[in-house]
Amino acid sequence: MKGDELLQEIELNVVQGRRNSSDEGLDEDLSGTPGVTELVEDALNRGIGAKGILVDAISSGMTEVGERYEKGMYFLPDMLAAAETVEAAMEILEPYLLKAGIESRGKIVLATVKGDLHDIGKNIVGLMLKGTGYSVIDLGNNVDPDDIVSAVVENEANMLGLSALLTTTMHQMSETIEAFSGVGFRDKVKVMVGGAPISSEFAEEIGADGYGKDAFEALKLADDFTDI
Ligand code: B12
Repeated sequence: MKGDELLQEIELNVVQGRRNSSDEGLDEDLSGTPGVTELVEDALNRGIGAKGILVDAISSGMTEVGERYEKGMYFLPDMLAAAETVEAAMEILEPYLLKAGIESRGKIVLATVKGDLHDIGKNIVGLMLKGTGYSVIDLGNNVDPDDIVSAVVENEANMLGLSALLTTTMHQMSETIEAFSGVGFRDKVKVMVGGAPISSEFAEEIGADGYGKDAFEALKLADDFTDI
């Protein structure tokens, strides 16, 4: 297989959500053929650069997954399978990317707000951003506003992503934004919010900089915030 064919094969397997040769694939049974982790190792062994693999195969694969999701061809479990595949590939690529000194596209702190344990959506957002070259500092779930603000300041992050799934915890987003007033870092960080009960009206009301209905909108927001 030539180098560009190998990249196409990686892209296809991201779309199929196949980590390795024992995975079947979303559209058809491809088990027995190499999956993303094997193909990425193969590409690296042949001297294909980690950045090329990330941009020309993995990110483009995730873009295709996003298009399929928006068209209703893919559902949540499909998106999750593809996102997990990207995570496995990123584990292999990360040391190479760091060694190559690839500049991160931007740094985002992510957290599910205080009192809220729902983190599946936030994790998908994190994987998607990581897969497209952002540095992601994931604080987990049930995170106190002051801890979120400290992490943003200490890491000098240029973005903050807050997630809430409960109507009883969404007000914690506003508390978190208010917690910046004590430290004066608010003008250096763009805040995006998301989660099932959140809307763009709510985002505006609490003074957030953007609302994303899903992980793909989160990515679009991050690109806008970072001027990409
Ligand atoms: C799984 C689940 C749980 C799991 C969570 C496991 C986990 N690790 O996350 C468990 C079992 C722990 C749980 C517990 C509870 N849950 Co619950 N849970 C759900 C369920 C079924 C799915 C949520 C989910 O994961 N969706 C899938 C993800 C991918 O979607 P998502 O989170 O919306 O994320 C997407 C977007 O919103 C967006 N997004 C998300 N975050 C962010 C952040 C940014 C920055 C951006 C831009 C975008 C973005 O992108 C994501 C990917 O596309 C929902 C029902 C539902 N259909 O939503 C109820 C639901 C959210 N839970 C509910 C309730 C009531 C509870 C409990 C209170 C139940 C109880 N009585 O104990 C507890 C609360 C625990 C707590 N303190 O948080 C209610 C909330 C009702 C309300 N109005 O507030 C729901 C709606 C169920 C219902 N219909 O009653 N739950």
